[in-house]
Amino acid sequence: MRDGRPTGLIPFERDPAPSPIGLDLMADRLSPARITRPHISRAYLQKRQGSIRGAEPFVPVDWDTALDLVAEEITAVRAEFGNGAIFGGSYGWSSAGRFHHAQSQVHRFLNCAGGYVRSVQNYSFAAGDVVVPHVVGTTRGLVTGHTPWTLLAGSTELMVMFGGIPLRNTQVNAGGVGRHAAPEGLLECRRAGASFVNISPIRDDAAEELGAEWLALRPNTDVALMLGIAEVLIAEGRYDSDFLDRYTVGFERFKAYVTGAEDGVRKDPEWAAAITQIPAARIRALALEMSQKRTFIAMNWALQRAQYGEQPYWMAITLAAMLGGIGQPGGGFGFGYGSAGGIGNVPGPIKWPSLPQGTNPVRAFIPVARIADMLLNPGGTVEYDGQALTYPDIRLIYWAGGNPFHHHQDLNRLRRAWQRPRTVVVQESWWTATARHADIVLPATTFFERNDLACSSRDNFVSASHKLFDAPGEALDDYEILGRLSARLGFEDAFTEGRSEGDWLRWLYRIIEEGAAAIGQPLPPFDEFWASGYAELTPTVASEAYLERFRTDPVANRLGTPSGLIEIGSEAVRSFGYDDCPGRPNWRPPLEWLGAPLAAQYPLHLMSNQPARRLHSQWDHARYSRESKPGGREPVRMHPDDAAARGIAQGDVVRVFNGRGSLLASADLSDALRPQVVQMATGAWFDPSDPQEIGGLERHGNPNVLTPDIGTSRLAQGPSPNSCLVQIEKFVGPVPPVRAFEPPQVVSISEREGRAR
Ligand SMILES: Nc1nc2c(c(=O)[nH]1)N[C@H]1C(S)=C(S)[C@@H](COP(=O)(O)OP(=O)(O)OC[C@H]3O[C@@H](n4cnc5c(=O)[nH]c(N)nc54)[C@H](O)[C@@H]3O)O[C@H]1N2
Ligand SMILES: Nc1nc2c(c(=O)[nH]1)N[C@H]1C(S)=C(S)[C@@H](COP(=O)(O)OP(=O)(O)OC[C@H]3O[C@@H](n4cnc5c(=O)[nH]c(N)nc54)[C@H](O)[C@@H]3O)O[C@H]1N2
Ligand SMILES: [Mo]
Repeated sequence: MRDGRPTGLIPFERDPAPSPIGLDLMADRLSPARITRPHISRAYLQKRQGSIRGAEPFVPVDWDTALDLVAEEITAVRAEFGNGAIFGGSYGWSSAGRFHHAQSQVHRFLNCAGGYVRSVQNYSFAAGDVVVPHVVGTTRGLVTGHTPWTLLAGSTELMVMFGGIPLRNTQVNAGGVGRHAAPEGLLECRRAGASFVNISPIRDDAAEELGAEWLALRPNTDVALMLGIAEVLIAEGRYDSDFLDRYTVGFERFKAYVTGAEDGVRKDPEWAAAITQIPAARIRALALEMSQKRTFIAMNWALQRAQYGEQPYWMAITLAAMLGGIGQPGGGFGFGYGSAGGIGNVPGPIKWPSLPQGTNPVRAFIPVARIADMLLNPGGTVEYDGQALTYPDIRLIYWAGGNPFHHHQDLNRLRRAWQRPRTVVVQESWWTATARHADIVLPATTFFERNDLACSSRDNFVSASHKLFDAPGEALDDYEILGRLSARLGFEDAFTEGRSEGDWLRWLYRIIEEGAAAIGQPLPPFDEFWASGYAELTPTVASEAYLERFRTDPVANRLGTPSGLIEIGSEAVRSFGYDDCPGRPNWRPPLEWLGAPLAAQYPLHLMSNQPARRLHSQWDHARYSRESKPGGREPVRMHPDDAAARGIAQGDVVRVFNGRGSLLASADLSDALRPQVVQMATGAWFDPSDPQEIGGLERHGNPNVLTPDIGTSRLAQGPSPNSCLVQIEKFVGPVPPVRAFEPPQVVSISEREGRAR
């Protein structure tokens, strides 16, 4: 700070590996993409039929006009259709901060308003979140409860990493990161003597310093590879039958599937090699090595973000059980070490509080990634984890803190579905594609412009997130926006409980203080904490391996599965009768992979991973993200041979396309990819070259115009972006300019025109 004004951001002094993503955000706070006033789409104001959401100019209005209209519309929809016609899932990360967390705010508001249709799961690990509890009876091992780095280092001899452990993803964690511990944790394993195998279509999913062997399999074929390994363990009698007898159920049926006793197909390394294109001899040798060394199976979240994404997780657990190392310091399995910061930390001693959301009287919900299906099929049915859900008939969408026109698959389909409700309200700070697809846009502050407490699970710091400057224009905190709305709707007291921002921060801090005092770690009073910037807690539990207590005593510490054991075979899942997710792990070729008939037409497999230089779509307009876009366009990485075969050179503008859509990107040639695999990070702001045309050319490089909008299976209905085939060609003709970061057309209309409504 200089003269009371912020001059720059510096990393936290306690952080050994700070992320560069945040450091120049302040410079971009006044980007033209910032929303500084409430806006209403002109077509909505004029009640015009036949206009397309996402293509209409906006009319700036004052807060009272905007909020009166929102309150009127909520009242009308409730009266005519009930609260079950309001979709308030509002999925998205928003920003760090316990109080201003947009999704919590909007859920609390809609609960006060009588409820809303919600969504369950997330885009991150939905398939894992549903299948893992069927297998081990808990969701621990997905986001929390992992064997910590400190126990892996020195115990693990061989780390087999499915999808690598890309350190770029460990930069971030929901709620914020105090210490970025993953880089040192992983390197400590290396220094302590572990060797690494990176099983991934992409070499740099594993840090170079690991010296990992790279097995460049075809995407989405990891289950076949693991089945090939399992077959060797069975054929050579090298699996741990004592472990399987004592701690698991269902192995015999699984074994019959692997040996072919069940279906006549032996899943041996030759079978697996034909699918994965990893040589059979290498699969056989790896199986033997895994049976001889203390082996840890690390699998990232990306693998289950694909059709039949439940299977790699179920199969990884099965393989780890066959090796017998589950519950021991260096053995077993873990999901997501390279998927977010804090995984592999020793867990913190208290649970951080969050803003209470109240209760939702509406029962209806959807699996989060089924939003377009819901909007397109009111009254239709969707199967989900043994239930049949009916899609509600949604009339009003309320979104704050998420960007579905970034995060959802098959955006052209979402655009079509998004036209159906009568009203869309979006609270946003920036003119994202989602804001542009709203009828009523309410400008929200960013974390720079308000006070908050930042802390996250798997981290031991609570930080004071200080307001640095005033919001530009008329932007308000989500809390203030929703507070003013709740006053109009008659439930202000219930929503605010009479508390200001400062009161809520003290209220939250008191809960933290009480929790800390109860474990003998008294914290300073609020004002002292606020001035000092942060407080730290010390872990109190002894570090233990994942499922260690279960291993020690499987009777006293039975798992939450029906059998109390690890379910290699699940009667519960079998009883659902899903052919796309039977009662034990199995290999099923997805609709889109390199071995599919469709590959004749679209011969490249697209991986759309998390971006190294931004948080999803957030701050894509900031310098750090823009610096990675030659010519302002998102790069698509491809193998030099694939490029040469298409006459494509480094930096060429290329058209990436399939039956769902097409986009322009900047070719980036790299032999870090397996041939026939191409890679684009998610998050480039959706920028249709003609917004009036649904399905037309996207000119900035948002991969979700290409990805399929299908559930992983009837079990989890998770998102499947990583099962996606495309073709690429050099783009010829005049290259359209990228306009993603320019605000939409803003017009003013006369009072008479506006009153048409
Ligand atoms: N193809 C493909 N698609 C994917 C993925 C993939 O791997 N491949 N990954 C998926 C995953 S795992 C995830 S988690 C999702 C992420 O999807 P999202 O969480 O929707 O993505 P973000 O870009 O973080 O969007 C958050 C939005 O909230 C806004 N925002 C931030 N703070 C505030 C606030 O305080 N108030 C309000 N009102 N708004 C705020 C930001 O400006 C931003 O537009 O994407 C998914 N999509
Ligand atoms: N910098 C940064 N970090 C982030 C985020 C961000 O936006 N920016 N987002 C965070 C969020 S919300 C999440 S959920 C996590 C996601 O974390 P992940 O889901 O683990 O990460 P991704 O980057 O989608 O994918 C990691 C790698 O998996 C590999 N992969 C994909 N499909 C397959 C497959 O079929 N087989 C094999 N073997 N490998 C495959 C790809 O090569 C890809 O590079 O990241 C978090 N971390
Ligand atoms: Mo995520």
